[in-house]
Amino acid sequence: MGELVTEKHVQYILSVEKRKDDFISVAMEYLRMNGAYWGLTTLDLLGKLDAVDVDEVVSWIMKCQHESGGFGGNIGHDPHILYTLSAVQVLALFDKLNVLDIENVTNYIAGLQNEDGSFSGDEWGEVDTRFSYIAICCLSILHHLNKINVEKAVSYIVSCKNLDGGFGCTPGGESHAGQIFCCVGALAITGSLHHIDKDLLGWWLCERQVKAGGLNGRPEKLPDVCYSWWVLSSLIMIDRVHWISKEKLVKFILDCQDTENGGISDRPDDAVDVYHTYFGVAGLSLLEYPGLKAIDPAYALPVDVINRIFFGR
Ligand code: GRG
Ligand code: ZN
Repeated sequence: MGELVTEKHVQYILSVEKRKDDFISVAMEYLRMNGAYWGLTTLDLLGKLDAVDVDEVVSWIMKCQHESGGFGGNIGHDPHILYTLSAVQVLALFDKLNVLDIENVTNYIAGLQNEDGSFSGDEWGEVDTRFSYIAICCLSILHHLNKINVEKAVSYIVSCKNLDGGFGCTPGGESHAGQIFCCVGALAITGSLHHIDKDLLGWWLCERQVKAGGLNGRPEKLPDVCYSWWVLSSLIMIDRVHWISKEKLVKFILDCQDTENGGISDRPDDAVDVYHTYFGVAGLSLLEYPGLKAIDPAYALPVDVINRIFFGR
């Protein structure tokens, strides 16, 4: 089995960051804020965050903020809760949360909660358990969970639980590993994991491992490196990670590397991208692959960053 080509991945992330004026601005301009979170968190897990110019990143992030307190995916783009979490996460990585007007940001997030406890993603109102997770994660990082009705937020998430033990994006929505991560993560952060039948959900999640070792997101689907995050982090949060083969999953992720030019793809031999590079490295971190920083399965940030936020060390 090959090894993690750490140095190549660092070079790959840095080169994508440098090419932001062509490739990124055309193909993914609207989600540059998410891209920044994926790329920079990967660099941190690989121990190379010091290769980036902190002031440049922080000043760009602050240019993406609106008067409402929410952040856009790039300068001049509309604010959305998705980008607001990424902005807060990146500032947390750099220990720069102090540049934020915390009241402004937390009022924006709290303002997106609906009467039934659910959250909209922005002023246009689409509701999804992804946004419940984001609101809860973000407010927790900023120590302002008291600005929302946590009890109602939790009961809305519980109303999205299915008979198979999983969760969907709205009540009655099909179970999907991405949505399960969001719901389990939100319940973990709010100390509400007792609402989960761990054996039932653990069974559904461990069934996601296919013969090749990779994980899929739903029954009958192809394996994909990003589910090494969505599924694995959920299994860890409910203490059932020993129900899958860690060795086989490590091998699947390593097989998705471009060992020549760096980066990780969704499946072996596909083209690499920053998103799957992040989820591959984060998955290996959850699998305790040597040489990587540990990542927190609920907050999706390095454990040392979480310790700094909650324990001041
Ligand atoms: C901090 C890690 C982190 C996340 C923030 C945005 C978000 C919160 C969570 C997204 C959760 C989610 C719904 C992930 C799923 C993404 C995905 C691969 C969707 C594709 O689903 P399918 O089933 O595709 O259409 P496949 O390829 O599996 O058939
Ligand atoms: Zn994927």
